[in-house]
Amino acid sequence: MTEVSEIYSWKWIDYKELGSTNDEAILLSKSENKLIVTSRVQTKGKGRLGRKWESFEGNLFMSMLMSWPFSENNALVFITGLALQQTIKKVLPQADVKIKWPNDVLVNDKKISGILLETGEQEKIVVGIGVNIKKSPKIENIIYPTTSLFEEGINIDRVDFMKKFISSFEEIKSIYLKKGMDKIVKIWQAEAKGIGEKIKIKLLNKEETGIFRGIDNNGRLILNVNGNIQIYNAGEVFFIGKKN
Ligand code: BT5
Repeated sequence: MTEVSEIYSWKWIDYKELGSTNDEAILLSKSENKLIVTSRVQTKGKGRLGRKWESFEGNLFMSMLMSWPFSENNALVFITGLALQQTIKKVLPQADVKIKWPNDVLVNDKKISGILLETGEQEKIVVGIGVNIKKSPKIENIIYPTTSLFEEGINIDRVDFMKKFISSFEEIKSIYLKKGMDKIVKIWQAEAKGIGEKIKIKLLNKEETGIFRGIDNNGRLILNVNGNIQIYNAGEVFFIGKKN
């Protein structure tokens, strides 16, 4: 049965089964605002660029629908990524929990969550979040190893995790509203993997290797290629290792 309730001043609808929580939140964006959509089962989970998000029952699939200035979408991606990383770090204090640019969270170098931002109606934004709580996919076409909280040693319920996440999200969002993107960039960079190290960035028809210098105020990746600074707003990052 679909359950409707309230959580930290958000309206929350928990479905039994949906294709994609993002699609449902987009549909509801005509009439709703400040809404969280979750589903126990997700049959058509979406990643970025038409990729698939493997969705096992027991994992968290949630979409936050909110009013947010379109020009500040990037900030929202980084606020969400940070909030996820901090929540996972809280529940797995012994693990190495890092953000992989732009928005994946890695636990001990394995992907545990992903974020997909989409636009709804009337300038509303949908922030889709997938977290492997109980199980992660082990399939061949995955470009990065994966894990789940359970596989890393913590047995937590998706709703308990979600509550912790929302509280962390509200906290980081208020830092952004008070102090701006400069502050978010600083905190984000301290939690990101590979800064100051050699990385490869792959685009559809190009790849480049250089030293990862951090991100700018639009969240774009700064790469130093033999002394020349290059800026990327998309691409898949691979970590090569230390500078020397
Ligand atoms: C993402 O895309 O990481 C964004 C995922 C967002 C999923 C949430 S679930 C709730 C909401 N409703 C939706 O329909 N979507 C959102 P991307 O960076 O493109 O990564 C996708 C890639 O990650 C895939 O091509 C696989 O390689 C890998 N992958 C797929 N499922 C995974 C999983 N469960 N855990 C870890 N990696 C996965």
